Amino acid sequence: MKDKLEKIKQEALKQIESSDALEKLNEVRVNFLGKKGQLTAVLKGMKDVPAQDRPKVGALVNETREEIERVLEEAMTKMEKMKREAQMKQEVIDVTLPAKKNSVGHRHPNTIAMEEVERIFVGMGYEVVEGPEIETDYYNFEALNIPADHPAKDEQDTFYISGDFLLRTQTSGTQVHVMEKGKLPIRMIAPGRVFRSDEVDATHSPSFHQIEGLVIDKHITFADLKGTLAEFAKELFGEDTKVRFRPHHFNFTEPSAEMDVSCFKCGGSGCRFCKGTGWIEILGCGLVHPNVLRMSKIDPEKYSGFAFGIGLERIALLKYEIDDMRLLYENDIRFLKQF
Ligand code: 2U9
Repeated sequence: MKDKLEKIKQEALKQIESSDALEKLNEVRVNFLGKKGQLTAVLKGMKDVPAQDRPKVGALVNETREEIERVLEEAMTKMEKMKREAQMKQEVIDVTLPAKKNSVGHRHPNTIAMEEVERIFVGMGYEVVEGPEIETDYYNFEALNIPADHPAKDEQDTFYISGDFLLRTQTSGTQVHVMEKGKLPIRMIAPGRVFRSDEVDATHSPSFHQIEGLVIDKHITFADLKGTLAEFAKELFGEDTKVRFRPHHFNFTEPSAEMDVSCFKCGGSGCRFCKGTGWIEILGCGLVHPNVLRMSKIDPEKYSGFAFGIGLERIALLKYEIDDMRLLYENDIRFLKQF
């Protein structure tokens, strides 16, 4: 029995020695130590060993088993180490190579301008409210004191969907929705996309963006409007910016005006940018028409307000000195990367 065990051991050690892969070592383990392995077979044969010899033979079997396991374990550790080292040699990282550039996207100039305008008004305590791009005739026109025969309602100017529905031509409907809720005072801006049936050219697009503002409270006057918009202009175009108001007409405001800012290129002396006038038109504004307040169940005897409308693309074109609006919609990455 002793010789038999010695032979098994020698055979196992020989096979371990000649194994050149972890899989082979595993085969050796199965062949000798596994359920149907050679050493296990010897253990099973113990019943034929005389009882007085069993403890001795048992100890010998265990010794052999432990020896094979130890050598096998050592060989496996060595083999794993070699495998890891070979792998590491193959995967050498050259830390001196320049890193791969992570290409981060850009905010669109429109978005930058929109966020800047929002930041200024939020800083003055205004709420930013978004409304639906599809409106009914009432919210887009009627509630804003725009009569049924107004030219803006012509199919030449407005995209009608079906029945009473249309694509909003201004964000004013959003303010009407807020007024109808009946919570006063109101200090809000309504940014968003609007639609007009315009031909595309350097200054027109059938879809563009506006930011409209509305303030309604007791004792609001044109002085509040002037102070607020003058402050806005200074924040957007610089501390030295001056403003002037020219009388205008809008159905939803009375009196109405257009506001110009002193040219931020030449400071007002006149240049190519301001076409020699020293002024640049920036927005429309006015005191909310009593009819508009009344239609949304606000008593014009108790409350008054001012409103304004800014064409966002116009601001973006001016701020970044872009001379063609179409560039804003082409999404050419070489253009967008500049902002
Ligand atoms: C309510 C009452 C009044 C919004 C206003 C303007 C003047 C205006 C233009 C700016 C450039 C349109 O995109 S544009 O062509 N808008 O000049 N918008 S006052 O007045 C309102 C709005 C809502 C309830």
